[in-house]
Amino acid sequence: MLYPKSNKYRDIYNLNGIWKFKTVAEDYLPTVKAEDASCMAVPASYNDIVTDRATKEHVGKVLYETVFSIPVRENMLYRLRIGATSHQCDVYLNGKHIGRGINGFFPIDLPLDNLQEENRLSVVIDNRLTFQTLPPGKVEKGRQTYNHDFYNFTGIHRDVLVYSLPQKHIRDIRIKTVVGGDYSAVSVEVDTDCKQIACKIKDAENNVVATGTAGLLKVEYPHTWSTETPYLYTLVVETESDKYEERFGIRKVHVDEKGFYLNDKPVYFKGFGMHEDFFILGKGNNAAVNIRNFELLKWMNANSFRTSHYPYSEEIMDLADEYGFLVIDEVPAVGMHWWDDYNFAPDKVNGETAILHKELIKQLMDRDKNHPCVVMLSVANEPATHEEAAGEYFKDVISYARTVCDLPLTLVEFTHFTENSLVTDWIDVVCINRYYAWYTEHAQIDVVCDRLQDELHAYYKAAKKPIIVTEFGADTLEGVHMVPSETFSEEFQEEYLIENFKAIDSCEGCIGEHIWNFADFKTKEGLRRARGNRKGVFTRERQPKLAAHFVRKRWKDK
Ligand code: BDP
Repeated sequence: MLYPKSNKYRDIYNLNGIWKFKTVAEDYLPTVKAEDASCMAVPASYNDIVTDRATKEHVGKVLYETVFSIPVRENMLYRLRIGATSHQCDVYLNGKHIGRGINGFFPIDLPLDNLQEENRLSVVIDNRLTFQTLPPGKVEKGRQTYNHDFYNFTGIHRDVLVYSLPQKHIRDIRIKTVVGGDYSAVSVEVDTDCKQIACKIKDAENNVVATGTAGLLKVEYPHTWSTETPYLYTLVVETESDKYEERFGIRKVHVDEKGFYLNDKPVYFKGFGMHEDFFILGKGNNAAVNIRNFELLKWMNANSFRTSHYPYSEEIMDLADEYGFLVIDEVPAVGMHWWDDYNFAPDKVNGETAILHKELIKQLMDRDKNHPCVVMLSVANEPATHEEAAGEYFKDVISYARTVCDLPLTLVEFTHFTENSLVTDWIDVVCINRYYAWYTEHAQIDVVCDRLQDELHAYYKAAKKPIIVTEFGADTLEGVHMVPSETFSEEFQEEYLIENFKAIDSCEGCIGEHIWNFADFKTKEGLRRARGNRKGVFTRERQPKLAAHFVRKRWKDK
């Protein structure tokens, strides 16, 4: 599936803006134009826009509706592309059902047949999470419960586009690069019914550096893509009736017992677990927020991030290619723990969940296949990997992932399960989340280094795989200063991070550190959450807390 782009053969119409919105009953069908609907912004979550609690916390279905007119050209095909709606949705054109979205973090791409002069587009979103959705959740007595730590934002979260295609068009392009000696072999697979396929590769200065039909193209003396020099080439595919330009980078990744390598050079991951989250917008994609985030990541001297805990927008992936960040791409398998005694059981996370899990891995790899920034796939965050049924579940999911993904694989382990994890054998890089002096031994900053150090050494010895500490963090309220430090003060966050760094630096198998979190973010309300999760090194408005300055210096030299 290709991201919609306009050129001499293809048009795009952007349907973002103000739509009609209302909560609707279970059996609602948009047979007629919505009445009593209010205004709502697209893309955005609706939850922090509305002012009444009932709507904000509505569990069930909501309707988004808009009317559009576009010039419909003869012999052209039209499609609808919604970057993401949370979570499942049914899409209707002029009252007729045209397709479904199965998950809140993936694009929906549907044919638009029978376009009229004026068209009513209705999207009925269901925000409920069950054990057969990802992330999982449970609805009890009308209330939604879930065990992941970010707010269950609902809405049309990414761009809504209508685009046209010629009848015979380019459906998909897959680019693979092999770096070797003085040249790079670029393999190009084009999925199309077109007969004449001409490919050319342009360098960053627009010079044509290779031409050919699909298959193998050779770029001599290639500039490789790296975090220091994120050099991007453009592949131009042109046929008798269509054209598409796809950016790509020439780079190679591999892992061994000791490390992770980009273009054969060892990589040390410096960065954060993040979230798509901002005031009012919720999880709505926003170019200004995205750029601010990347500017701050650069300012921090970071080189990587994890898309905790779901795939981020395609616009963010494009920016990561351009800014030169290594991305650990994560599927929305999070909160698969703390459900009574067992989490993986016939009545909880089960075979049906696994079918969706595998489908989402396939869709993510398909969506992100040409992004040089994506260097590793994370199949889940903190599932209960010590449970026997989880062992079976992940054996199945991970062996499937290997058939659709040639990148290194990981699964991010939760503190209490790592030791007895039944999945370590099947992954390439061990990722662990640790919260000494926070969730365990709260405030005992003196234990952090020893505890983490012992664990990292023992774990590396046993697993013989490189380790990234993918989460460690302390909730910190900006403006709270204390000497000696106490938890929640800015001083404590800095000291806490320093203790973690000491342990990380002492372990030869440790190949990276991702602080939890880049910025404060909204969560469900809870005793541990005063205005959300405050472990950000940046505030929710994206200003640095005290620790940011220390970490920035550390990463400059690391
Ligand atoms: C970890 C989770 C993350 C949470 C974090 C925390 O992976 O999603 O936000 O804890 O509690 O266990 O801050």
